[in-house]
Amino acid sequence: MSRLNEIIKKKGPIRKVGVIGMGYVGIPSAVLFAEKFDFVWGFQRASQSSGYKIEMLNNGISPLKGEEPGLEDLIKKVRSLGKFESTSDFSKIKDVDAVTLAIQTPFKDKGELEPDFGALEEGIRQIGKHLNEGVLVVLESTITPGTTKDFAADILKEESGLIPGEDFALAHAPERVMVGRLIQNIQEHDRIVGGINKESTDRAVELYSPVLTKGKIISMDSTAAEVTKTAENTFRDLQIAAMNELALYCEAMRINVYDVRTGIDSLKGEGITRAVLFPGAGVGGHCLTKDTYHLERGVKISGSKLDYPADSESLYVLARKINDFMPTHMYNLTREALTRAGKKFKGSKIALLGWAFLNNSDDMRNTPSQPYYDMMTKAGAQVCVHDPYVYEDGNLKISQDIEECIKGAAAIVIFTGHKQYLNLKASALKKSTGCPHPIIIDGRNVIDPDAFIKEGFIYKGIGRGDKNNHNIM
Ligand code: SAJ
Repeated sequence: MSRLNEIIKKKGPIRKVGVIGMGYVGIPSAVLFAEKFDFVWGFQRASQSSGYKIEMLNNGISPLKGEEPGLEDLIKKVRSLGKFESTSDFSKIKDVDAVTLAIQTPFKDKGELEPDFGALEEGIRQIGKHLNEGVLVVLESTITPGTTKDFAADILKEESGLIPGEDFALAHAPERVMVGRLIQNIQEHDRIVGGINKESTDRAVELYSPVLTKGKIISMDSTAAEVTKTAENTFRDLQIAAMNELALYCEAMRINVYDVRTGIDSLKGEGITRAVLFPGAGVGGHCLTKDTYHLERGVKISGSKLDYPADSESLYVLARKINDFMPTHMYNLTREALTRAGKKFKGSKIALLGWAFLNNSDDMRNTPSQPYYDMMTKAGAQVCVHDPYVYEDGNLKISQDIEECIKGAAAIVIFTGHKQYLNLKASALKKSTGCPHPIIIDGRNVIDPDAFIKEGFIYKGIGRGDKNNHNIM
């Protein structure tokens, strides 16, 4: 029996758990562990921006925005049972049998593939400072492949003097939660669990199995787990890019990309799959915009030579470039339409509908509306931003009064598929603009082109090569 197995056998089953990072991953994780194990410490830095969460959690209140079914009840339940407590005292880590870490890993500079691991490193150091023999350490953040077995293992060894995989267990179990269904996702999604060695994987399986309801454990090594997480988002980004490229082709060939999409999607049957997603005004969020670069960096720092077509860039990075081009395409469509209307950017008011990156949400991280806004204002246009869910972004004022935004607008540009934009009425909008031939640019396929063309609009839509050069009525 290995040294680690002997230590773990002597320690017995996992009873006390620590979760570092009381965010939208850590909080549901901690309270679900608290339901199944004896006690959970929820660690949170007493920082200016997030320290307030400690008191809220200990008062049984969720500090997360938006609806999270079941979460607050569960916080109250485990608090009343004395099975959960949030603290900024990281020395309590010495009391636990397992500790997980869910801290954001943004990129400083995507161009240089340079992630900002500052907060993550601080969390890992805190664990190392208070790490005992036989403890299981699990990283849940989305990280560059190789981080667990190298970066994290080195820091933990440096801080604790203990040997990863021999004196303590170390694994990666990537989070797959989506806002609005955090508890359900943790319980029902299959859980990827990857240890730096078999003993570590086995101990991590013991930690995660009890919180799964429908979900199954899928175990592998830690680097495979890191690649799984980054690749599952890279593949989604790639599928979106495939549709965005097809939309651009259809515009050039003057056909309707949605006819083609329906056609492709009709091919079904045994073993036949076509993941046809949707073209659009761009890809935002904090998952798809960065995970490709984590994957790329992983293979870059892996140390082994990659066999790949000479002078060819990564398909995945090209997909990112295509998706990041879409706001520029929206700018080009706007310019074409303004020219047809005999107008220039300078002196034109543009109503930009949708600032959130996701339909019917207030999440605006990496929104594609931002680069479009920057290009338009730089070209001299006056842009009024409307969003029913977002009230401000830094010093950018965002209107909730669509009338006010559309009043006197030369162009109405739809960036987000919010439900409020699904039944815009052509006649009412035209009246509000006061223009004989107002422009409408549909970035999310939410309006009927013919209804607007009939009213005298100049219409442009992503992928609508069949309509984009229509006669002006
Ligand atoms: N988008 C398109 N076309 C599509 C789908 C999305 O242009 O067909 C755009 C959206 O407008 C948005 C961006 O892509 O700007 C991202 O949309 P998303 O639906 O992927 O939402 P995210 O960024 O919240 O992705 C999360 C991810 N979940 C986790 O990381 C745990 C992703 O893996 C999920 O697939 C996705 O949610 C989901 O399916 O809801």
